Parts: sequence; structure tokens; C-alpha cells
Amino acid sequence: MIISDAYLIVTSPGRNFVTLKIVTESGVYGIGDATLNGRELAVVAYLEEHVLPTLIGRDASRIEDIWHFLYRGAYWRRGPVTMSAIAAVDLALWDIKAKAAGMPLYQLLGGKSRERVMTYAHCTGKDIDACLNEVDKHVKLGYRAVRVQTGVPGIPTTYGVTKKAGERYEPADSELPSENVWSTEKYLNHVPKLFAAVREQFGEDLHILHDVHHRLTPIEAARLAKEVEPYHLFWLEDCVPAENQESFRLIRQHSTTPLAVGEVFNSIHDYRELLEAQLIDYVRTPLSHGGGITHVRRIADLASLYHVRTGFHGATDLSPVCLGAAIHFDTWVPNFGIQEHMPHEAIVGTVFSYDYEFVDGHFIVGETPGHGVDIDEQLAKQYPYKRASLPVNRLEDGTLWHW
Ligand code: CS2
Ligand code: MG
Repeated sequence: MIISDAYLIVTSPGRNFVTLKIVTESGVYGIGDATLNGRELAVVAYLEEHVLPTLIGRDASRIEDIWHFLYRGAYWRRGPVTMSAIAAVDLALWDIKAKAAGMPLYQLLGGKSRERVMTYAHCTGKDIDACLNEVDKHVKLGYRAVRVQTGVPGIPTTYGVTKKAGERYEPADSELPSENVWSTEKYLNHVPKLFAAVREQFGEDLHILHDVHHRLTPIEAARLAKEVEPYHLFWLEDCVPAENQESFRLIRQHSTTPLAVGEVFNSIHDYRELLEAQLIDYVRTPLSHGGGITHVRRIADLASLYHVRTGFHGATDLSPVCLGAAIHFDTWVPNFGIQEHMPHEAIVGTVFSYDYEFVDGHFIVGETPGHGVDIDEQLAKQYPYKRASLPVNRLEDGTLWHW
């Protein structure tokens, strides 16, 4: 299983994706997701300059050894660019190994722990009524869980909310960062009403999730987590910037609302204090940003010691390659929690093929050897890269605020 070629496919069917293809002498190939939203070409440069040349001639079956060659050998360890680059190689190598073994990836990991993988939908609206309409639409599609986000009265735009009903929001929505205005006070006075309205209309069984996008101080997050206890959320996500892990002790002291964190984390070391002190309930690092299967399964295992479950990030800036591999991981991992599902635009499905199915709010994993996702390289060429950036966030007084 000697690696004979490794190259990137950068394509933008509706949004930018970076896909790594690793080919072995036998002709068996694997693909990995190297997409880092808003920093795609940084990962391209890292891979093309410092990684891909080192892979040629190596034995593709030695996944663990290659992982450590790229991690320990990098000297400059960790970080989103490095760990996304390593993840792309890792996903491609696991794809190759499963293909060579003639089995779907979940079998190679240890077989099924469940028949289907629960997902949550994005339900957003400029106001509560618009959001409730989206919840109704998605409940009718079979979702058991919804992430609800709305505009905030008194501020013009809110990240994570579509500009028009029924549209999906695109995280990187302008070539250079656009500027959003934020008011924590207006947000905190508003958002509990959203959860009350969802419970009022849809009852107690629907799982409600919400993403704060790192914007609160610890005491503000503690206030929100406490105030929303009556609505028993499935989780409150990214309520504070998580570099300061001490913050979560304060939140935990005040509330039983489950906490999810980690879509911007990229290694097990980011979680250690949070897990050992049992400060969180779900880990979010996706396979494509956390060093791939080889590393994220270690995060999942450490989390399981503290009854913490997985809840992989799955927005549209994670390609079908990442989602396809995640569904295999979700099908296997014993401490599975939930899988984010923000459907890609139809055009993405013309470039990427996959064998997973979406049925009644759940994913059903496919049986194709490997992770079951492939890319049409010719078609991919029709969609050239176009720089796109995530917005930034300012308070009403102009302060550049947390994301
Ligand atoms: C959000 C994302 O899906 C989520 O939980 O946080 O929209 C996230 O902001 C983007 O994926 C960032 O690229
Ligand atoms: Mg998020």
C-alpha cells in the first residue's frame, strides 16, 4: 500500500471546499476534508509545501505512524491549520484502509453501536414567529432536535440567522469580513422568550439546542444558563470564549443546563481541564479540524470517562467528506450524543457523491467500503476558489467583540 501520489482539489460549488486525494500504487485511493472555513488556502499551502511531498513512498497502512510523523514531527504543534492538514491525511488513510479491507469505515472502527444517528436541524428566523415556522417545517421533516436562533430586537443583523426565511445561512458570507453589531443586553433579554415560545408550541419532547457563539462573559453565561433551565435545553453551545476554561466552573455552579463546546478546538489538550472537572456535556470538534479519526477518537474516549458525549460540528463549511466520515464515527462511537446537520446546497451534491441517507431526522450509514464519499474532479474544476470570510462582531459602541 505504498503512496504514489497525493494532491488537493480546491473547488467552490456554492462555497469553498478543499479535498485531499491520496493514491496508492495499487490504485486504491482515499479522500480527506482539508476545509478550514475562511482559511482554506492556508491549509492548502501547509499541505502542499510541508506535508504532501513527505507522504510519497510511505506505507499508507501505517496511519498511526504517519499521524505522529505529522504531529510530533511538525515541531510547531496543534492549531487549526496544522490539525486540519493532519486530519485531511488521516481521513484519506482511513478511507484507503477500509477500502483495502473491503468494509465500510464503521466496521473497521468496531462495528455499529446504533442503527441510526440522531441529527439536529438549523431553525433560524429574523424574529420568534419566523423561527417557529422553521421549527414547524423541520419537525414535519422528522427532526427530533432543532437548533433555534433568531434576530435580536434592536440590532440589525445576528450571525447564524438567515437573511430570508427558508434560506440557509452561509457562515462565510463576504469576500472580506463583514461587520455585525452585537448587544449582549438585548440578546439576554430576548433569547429566553424564544425557548419559551418553542416549548409552548412544540411541547416538552422536542430537543432544543442553541449556539451563543462565544459572546458572553462567564457571569452572563451563568445568568443565561440558569434562566433557561425551565426549558431544559439539549445544550447551550459556545456560551463563552473557551480559552479561559475556568469560566465554565462559574457557569456550572449556577445551572444544570447542558453545555457543548469545541468546534473551534483542535486537540485533546483543549478539553482536558473541562473534562476532568466535568464542566461540559458535549464535545464538538469535527473530524476535519481535530486531526482526523486517529485523534478525535481519543477525545471521545477521554470524554466517555466523564459521561460526556459527542456532538460533532456539521455546518455547511464541513464538506460531505467530513460529514460522511462523521456518520461512520457516529454509528460506532459508544458515547454518541448528536450530529449537526446543516444540509449543503444541491450544487454540492453534484460534485461530491456519498452513500449515507437522511431518514426521519436521522442519518443511516452506508455500506460502501471506506467512508463512502467521493469527488468528481472534472466537475470540481468548474467551480474555482473564491475568497470568503466569516464576519466580525462589534458592540454598539464600536468595541471589536468576541466572535
Ligand atoms: C456554527 C457554525 O454550526 C455551528 O455551530 O457555530 O455556523 C460556525 O459558526 C461555522 O461553521 C464557522 O465556520
Ligand atoms: Mg457553533
